[in-house]
Amino acid sequence: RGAHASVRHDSAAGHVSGRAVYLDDMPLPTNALHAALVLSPHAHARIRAIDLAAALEVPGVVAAVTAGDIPGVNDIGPILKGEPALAEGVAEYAGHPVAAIAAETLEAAREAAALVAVDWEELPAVLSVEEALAAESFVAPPQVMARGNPEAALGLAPLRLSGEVRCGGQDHFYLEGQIAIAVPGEDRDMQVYSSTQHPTEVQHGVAHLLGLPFAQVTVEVRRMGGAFGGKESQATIIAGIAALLAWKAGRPVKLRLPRDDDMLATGKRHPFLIRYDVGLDADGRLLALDLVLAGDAGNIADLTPAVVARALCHSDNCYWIPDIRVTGLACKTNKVSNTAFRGFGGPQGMFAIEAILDDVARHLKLPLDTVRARNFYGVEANNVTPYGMTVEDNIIERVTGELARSVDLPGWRAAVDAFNASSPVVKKGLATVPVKFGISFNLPTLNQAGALVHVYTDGSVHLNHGGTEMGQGLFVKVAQVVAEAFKIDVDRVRVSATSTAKVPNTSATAASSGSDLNGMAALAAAETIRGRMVEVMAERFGVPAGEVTFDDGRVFARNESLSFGELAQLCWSRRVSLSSTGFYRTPKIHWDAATCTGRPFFYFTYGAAAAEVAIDTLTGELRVLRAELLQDCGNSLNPAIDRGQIEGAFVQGMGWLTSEELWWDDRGRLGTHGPSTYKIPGSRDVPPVFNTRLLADAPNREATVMRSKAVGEPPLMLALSVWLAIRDAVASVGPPGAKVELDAPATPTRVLAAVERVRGGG
Ligand code: MTE
Ligand code: LUZ
Ligand code: MOS
Repeated sequence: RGAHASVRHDSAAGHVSGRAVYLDDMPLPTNALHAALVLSPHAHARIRAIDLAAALEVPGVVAAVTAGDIPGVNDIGPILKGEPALAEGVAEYAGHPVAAIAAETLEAAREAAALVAVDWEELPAVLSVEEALAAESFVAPPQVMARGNPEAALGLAPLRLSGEVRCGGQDHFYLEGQIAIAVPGEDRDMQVYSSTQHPTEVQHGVAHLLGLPFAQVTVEVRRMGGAFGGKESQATIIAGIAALLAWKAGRPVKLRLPRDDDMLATGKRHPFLIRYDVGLDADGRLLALDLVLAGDAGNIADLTPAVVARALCHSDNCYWIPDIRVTGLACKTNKVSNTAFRGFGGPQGMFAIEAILDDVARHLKLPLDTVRARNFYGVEANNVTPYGMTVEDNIIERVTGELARSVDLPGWRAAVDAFNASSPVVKKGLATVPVKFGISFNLPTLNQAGALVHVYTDGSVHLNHGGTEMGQGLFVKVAQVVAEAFKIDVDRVRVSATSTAKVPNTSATAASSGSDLNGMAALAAAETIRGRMVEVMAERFGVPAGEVTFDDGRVFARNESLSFGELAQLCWSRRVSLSSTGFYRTPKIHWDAATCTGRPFFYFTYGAAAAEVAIDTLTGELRVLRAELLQDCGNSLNPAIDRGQIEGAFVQGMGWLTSEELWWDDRGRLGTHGPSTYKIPGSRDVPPVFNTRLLADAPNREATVMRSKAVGEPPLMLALSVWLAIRDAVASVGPPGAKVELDAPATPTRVLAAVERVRGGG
């Protein structure tokens, strides 16, 4: 039961029985305090003064902090510096933390937080991407990815279309909200338990705020109750404020945000405004594209420049576009700073090109799949992306072909058309989508990982690596890799909590690369130890090292054998180290941010989906009736875990594109800050017919860990099939060729309006 087996998640029993320990379950030291945040009610306002007197009088209140209390630097910026943990001088969005309280009880902390009196001077606020564009208000310079001469090619193209479309943001809605516990130690040391994807960044953030060397801050995380990108950079703010209060009070502090505060104070997926001008021939071949992707960054940069870069690098999806310019804009608004979310800009970039192709196909009265096939990247020619990377592992036609055959796409289409011919009110729609997703952090430096492996003298193995567990099954996958290296059962491998004290200088567990990076680092560590064990075995039985083999928990040397544990014991008695670190850096990748060119990705993953929906043309309500997914996982490390990732990502993508609507009032205050108004998909939204398959016999052609491929984010984009199927259903009420105008999320309101526009003649 090593690599490639469907081993169950190491915490499966703990998850379902409630015994898996999350931060909020941890017993606290008896002197621990509870914390609450004070949030700005204004989208943009100067802080004239903060009066803490009333708050400090609440019985049980021990400490209060504002930006002025910070002993170090008020900065947790992950990419660009100068990003405060607590608003300083000015609050830049409704929900911006301006102060925090620690008290003996949570009730006292929250009561006191409500009594903090801030003297505000309201300032004009930028509340939309359009306003930001008009004001040229950006958090980072524009990024331009270009090839050829798009102007000239557009001018020469036989046909030209232009348009505008939008996709919305998305709250992460992890079940476990943001939380941290900070425990002060000797000599100003600080131990932090944080629900974070990025322990090293929390370590740095806390050290900056407290003015400490990194070595005095230790960050630990055993697991998160979901993260989805929302705890990549923004967990640092929560942990930083907890540490600040702990430092000020000299006592342990737990800061757990209530759901409403979590949704108000922390960032989401970036909404995008998309404008395009496309040139084509009469067969629907793309000749030229001028595309603008304007993302709503919110008040600070956070990860936005990297998100926009990934949007650019996925605006081609699977298609060859000879002359192209894509301009990525990071609009600064007085909204909460948006951040990583599963796909990291990729979904928005692909949304743009799929919307364009759908418009093209309708305009030409051609099936969308026909138009796509005419534009797919080639294998010998037409195989270079606009950022200059050759698509070497192209299996687009294999994946789309296998899906189409396995679901009898023509028969399915005929059934949908027949249904629509006899159903005047409820209309069905059917659409597919191909997905190509680049694997590696698009900042090459981040593609590194470390691990630490100990073999004990009973043959049990202690594994630690820089990756974090958020439910995605990283720990069991890496344990499988180590078990495979030693040819022992995975139950012999114990994975311990991620800690900056065990593996230093790590990257976030993100970009779907957790198992690629940490799996390789752990493998390197295990191989080092195995090499030493081989030598001891060879010497003990007088055989050449090449004749020592590991299998099924035993080690063999010609006719002799020892159990793995007996050999470990022998190594110890001969004073041979049974502990090693391991390190990995992804080869081949490079990126020039100034020109948006390079090979940012080690490889691509591919997938395809088909979805059928039904809409009620009188109300706009919709159901997803059937979804068929095919995903490339290379030689999957764990097919059961991967299947869960694919299904979960698809349903999360459905939520983004259909029901999850973020709504702000005209003063920039978020109205949808709880589950009663913000609708994530529920169990009844899962398609009643829902089939997921992993592409068979598809080892990664690059030398990844056991030839597997990353899986965490790519299948989210398969949900674009649902959005396109809704557009297909809407189109069925209008004349052929009518334009469908439908933004995302395709809520009933938007679907109904789209139906009425199409009925009115497009
Ligand atoms: N799966 C679960 N259950 N919970 C999560 O928070 N995050 C997703 C994905 N799958 C997530 C998840 C995101 S955004 C990423 S980048 C990857 O997991 C990160 O883990 P990996 O690199 O180990 O795949
Ligand atoms: N790039 C990327 C990043 O592709 N994915 C990420 O999650 C990320 N995070 C930080 C910086 N770059
Ligand atoms: Mo995932 S958005 O890269 O954390």
